[in-house]
Amino acid sequence: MAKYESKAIRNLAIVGHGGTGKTSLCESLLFVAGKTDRVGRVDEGTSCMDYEPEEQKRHISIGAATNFVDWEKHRVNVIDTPGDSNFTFDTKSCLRVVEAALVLVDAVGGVEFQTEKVWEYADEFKLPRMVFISRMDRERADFQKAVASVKERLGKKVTLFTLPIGAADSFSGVVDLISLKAFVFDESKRTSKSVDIPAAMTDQVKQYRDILIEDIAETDDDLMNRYLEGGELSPEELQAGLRKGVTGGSIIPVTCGSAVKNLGITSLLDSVVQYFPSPVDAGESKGTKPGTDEPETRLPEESAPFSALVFKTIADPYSGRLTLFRVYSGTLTSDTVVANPARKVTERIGGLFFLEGKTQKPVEQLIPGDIAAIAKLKDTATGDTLCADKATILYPPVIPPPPIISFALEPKSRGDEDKLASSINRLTDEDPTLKFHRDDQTREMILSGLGQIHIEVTVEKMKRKFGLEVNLKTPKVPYKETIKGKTTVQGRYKKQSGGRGQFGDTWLEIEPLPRGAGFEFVDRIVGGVIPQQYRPAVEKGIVEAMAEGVLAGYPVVDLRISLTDDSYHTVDSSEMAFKIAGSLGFKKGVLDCQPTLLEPIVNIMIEIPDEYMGDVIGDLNSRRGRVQGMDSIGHHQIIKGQVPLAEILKYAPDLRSMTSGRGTFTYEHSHYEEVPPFIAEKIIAESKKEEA
Ligand SMILES: Nc1nc2c(ncn2[C@@H]2O[C@H](COP(=O)(O)OP(=O)(O)OP(=O)(O)O)[C@@H](O)[C@H]2O)c(=O)[nH]1
Ligand SMILES: [Mg+2]
Repeated sequence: MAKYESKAIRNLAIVGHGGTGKTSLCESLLFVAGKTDRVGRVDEGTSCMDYEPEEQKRHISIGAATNFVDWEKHRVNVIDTPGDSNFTFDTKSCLRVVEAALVLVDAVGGVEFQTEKVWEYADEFKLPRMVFISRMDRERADFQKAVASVKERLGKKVTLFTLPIGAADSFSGVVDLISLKAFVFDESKRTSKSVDIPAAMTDQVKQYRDILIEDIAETDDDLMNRYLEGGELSPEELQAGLRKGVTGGSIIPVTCGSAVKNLGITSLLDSVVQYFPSPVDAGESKGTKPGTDEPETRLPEESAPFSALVFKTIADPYSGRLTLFRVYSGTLTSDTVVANPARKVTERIGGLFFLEGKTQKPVEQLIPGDIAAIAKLKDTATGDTLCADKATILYPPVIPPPPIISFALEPKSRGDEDKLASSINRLTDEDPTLKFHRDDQTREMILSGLGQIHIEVTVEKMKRKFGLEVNLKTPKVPYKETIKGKTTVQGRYKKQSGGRGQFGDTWLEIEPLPRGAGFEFVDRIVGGVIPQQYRPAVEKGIVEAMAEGVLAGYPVVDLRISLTDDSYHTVDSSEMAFKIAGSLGFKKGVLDCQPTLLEPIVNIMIEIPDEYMGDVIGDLNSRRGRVQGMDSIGHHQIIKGQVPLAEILKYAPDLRSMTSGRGTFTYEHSHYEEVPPFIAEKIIAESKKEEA
């Protein structure tokens, strides 16, 4: 039996812009709650939450990590999420499975673009949240300015729960506006101790305490009436009002502190257990009956059928897969079988674990609200629902965003191609935002993802986990060739060198077809001079020659070739001879048909804050892009248009730097178009050079 009940669980995702101190805050929580003996440091590579070597090398979080602390008879599960936009799918997947978000805003930088993104995700999941103004001890830390940026950029009313005592060098603790006590941290006893509120802060404390009480009163008509009539609200009423307001989302508390100084952490933990909802408060979980659109729900009760949602998968070279999930209903014990309705399979549950960073702590039984891990599931992936075999349900998963940048992978040692595919498959398994395929035309192995760091990290993991080293190259653009004119041409192959000769003779009519039509071969011979069996050979010869192109080695498309006449020789003709004749005729004829290059054009959708509009459109024009429409949502613009693929191979880092990271985009293949002559010349010259 678990030592706590579902109503004593708090699930918290720590989110925010990159580098705002999320991981450090987790380390501080673990220390203050007495779980660790020393505070892990991101910069020294001693953080238990940033445990992957790729994180330690860069001093940033790349994947989410989970841990838990016990605080005031509550189990607080904390998920540390990455702030970098390359890894937001992980962040969003974590927000999907918690009851509350702790949003970090840096005391110096205020709200940044990634803060806005995670805020939107929290809105999407209707999550209660708390803002923590972090790194208050840093030079130029300014609590009020940071709070002002929250009000301005996140457009929400927020309520201060604590006030900082001092700032930067002089930051020494917080005043809790609810209990009206000041707290400083006593490093030696590892407890925060209550001290007198500094006299200089009396007026300020009163002012913000009044605002707090007014915000609480607004949560309840009864309280409001009493408050307006000048009555005092009891501490219990305030508590109850706060809980209602925070849980319902009408009150967004703001606290502050410093992770490296362990300041403001106890107030934070207190607020989390007192005001954030438990899995029981969150009520029923909504899903559908597998295979239908019919709603299906589960109550967060131990007696309900088991259900859980997988929010992360970690590939391990030795122990296989580690699957992280959150239980919504029922109980789960090891050595049972559960269903995975999305994959139409059942999975055997071996050992169950709680994770403390990378450390696995075995657990016997899980209850609603628990966040845990299972090793070695066979078919289960991120986003899947696991549930009781006899009572299935599907929870809506977070859909991975489409990739926006691609690289060609080239193994450093020859012969590693097969190993490459299998290792990559293990990594795409762990990360659904990675896509891998072999391009039929260019024969390159293409890895696509959400940004340059994303791909680089993947390549590093491949080396570390599977011992495979690859070079990254910009992928080739899959150009094609076509014709604009028509002609009639003779394709003739004759070889007489003693013995049996070779003879094939054809007349071909070559003409262009509309874009996207592909290739048509028409047999227009009437009467039939030559045996039927040779005609497919002509087509085969043409198709093979088409694949190799005539201008720059790209496949020729959108044309019709009609076989109009031919002659043959009873002895010397063969399928081979007609194949060669067809190929020769094609190569000769196409050159008379104004051959030209085609390039892939993509539909692109770019979302940017208003102020970057001019720059982004100017840049898009310089990439030969065409703007087709614009929409504005709030302070954001959505630009829709078309642009050649060749011009956006590096768009992800370019847009990032153009918009200070605030712009995002997606694209998809649309169609092929003729390459402008001056660019075609360059591509043809390039290909000739390569061939030489
Ligand atoms: N002065 C000061 N520095 C801090 C504090 N918290 C974190 N830092 C520093 O800020 C930097 C970033 O801290 P992290 O904890 O890695 O930030 P993060 O939000 O987890 O970053 P990502 O995971 O990359 O998004 C590190 O150099 C930390 O040492 C703090 O309270 N005070
Ligand atoms: Mg981090």
